[in-house]
Amino acid sequence: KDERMAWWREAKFGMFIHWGIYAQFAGVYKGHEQLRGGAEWIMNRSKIPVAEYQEMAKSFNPVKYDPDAWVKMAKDAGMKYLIITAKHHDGFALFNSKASKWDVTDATAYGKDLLKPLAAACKKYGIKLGFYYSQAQDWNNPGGSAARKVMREGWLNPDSAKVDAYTAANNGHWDPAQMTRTFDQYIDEVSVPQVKELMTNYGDIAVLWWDTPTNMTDQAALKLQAALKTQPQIITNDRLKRPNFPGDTKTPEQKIPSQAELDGMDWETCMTMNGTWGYRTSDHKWKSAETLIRNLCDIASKGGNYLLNVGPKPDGTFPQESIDRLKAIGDWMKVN
Ligand code: FUL
Repeated sequence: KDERMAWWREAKFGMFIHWGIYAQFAGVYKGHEQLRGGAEWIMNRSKIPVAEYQEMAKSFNPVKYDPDAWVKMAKDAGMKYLIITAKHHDGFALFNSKASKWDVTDATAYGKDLLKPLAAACKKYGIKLGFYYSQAQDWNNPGGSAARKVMREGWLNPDSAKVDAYTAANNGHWDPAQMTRTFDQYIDEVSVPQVKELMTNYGDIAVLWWDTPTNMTDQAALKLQAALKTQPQIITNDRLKRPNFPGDTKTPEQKIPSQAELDGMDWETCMTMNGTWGYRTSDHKWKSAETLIRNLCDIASKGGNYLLNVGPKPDGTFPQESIDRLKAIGDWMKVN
């Protein structure tokens, strides 16, 4: 394990990227601002029907996507690795998947694998590539789980009481289309095959970043773990299934642990530069570059890694505020 963790323990700083169809909504549904949570949660928070959400994908066309520029920005900021949402809770695959038509190649105007050229750029700049993969929650592929969030936390529509009753009776789901397969079928037919695709089609994968083990079983966790076997050097986090699958790294979210909270486990604080993971037009709560640099120093001095998020726009570019902050951190790195 020590050998496997060596690069990671040196790395200190990485880039998290949350990108998907939610960027198209940017925190707004039918003119209504999403009330709570990150903008990547809009489908669940606002209970957007599956067909409607998938309709939005048709116009997803990030013609300004320039993965070389993305990775160069990470490199220039002093980052050593990059983790991108290969599939977030909305189930949308940013890659060409044979296991589901809800992927960039089949469901969007763009029609090309987004991860292939990103993997090439990472290789070019010597940046390690990792994938975030939402193994359990999936609001579009039938059978995937859905954390139960009440409608009053999303867009308050006239039917919210009815919607809340429906989700309560249906394990968090809000659309019958989400329930045409079982969770086990989803794991066997989508989750496991997609992880295998990610482990075979993109070269060396440094990290698999699992998330939200809603409804996970030990059996499903074992299958997903087995799907990683072609990448024996891979590092995994602690979100596959609790408590039996601790993984290699702890994942404090939006917070930096105090010295007293550290227990010898490897850890990585993931954090947003503003308040959302996915792109949101109305979020202007940007942390200053100075705050971000202080966070990095604090984390590094305590032996952790800082995974700092960017939520790209639907056109494929980073928000200017993120670009500015990455640049400022890079400038600071050069003189320190
Ligand atoms: C959370 C997710 O639900 C958020 O959307 C985000 O991906 C964060 C890093 O992890 O648990």
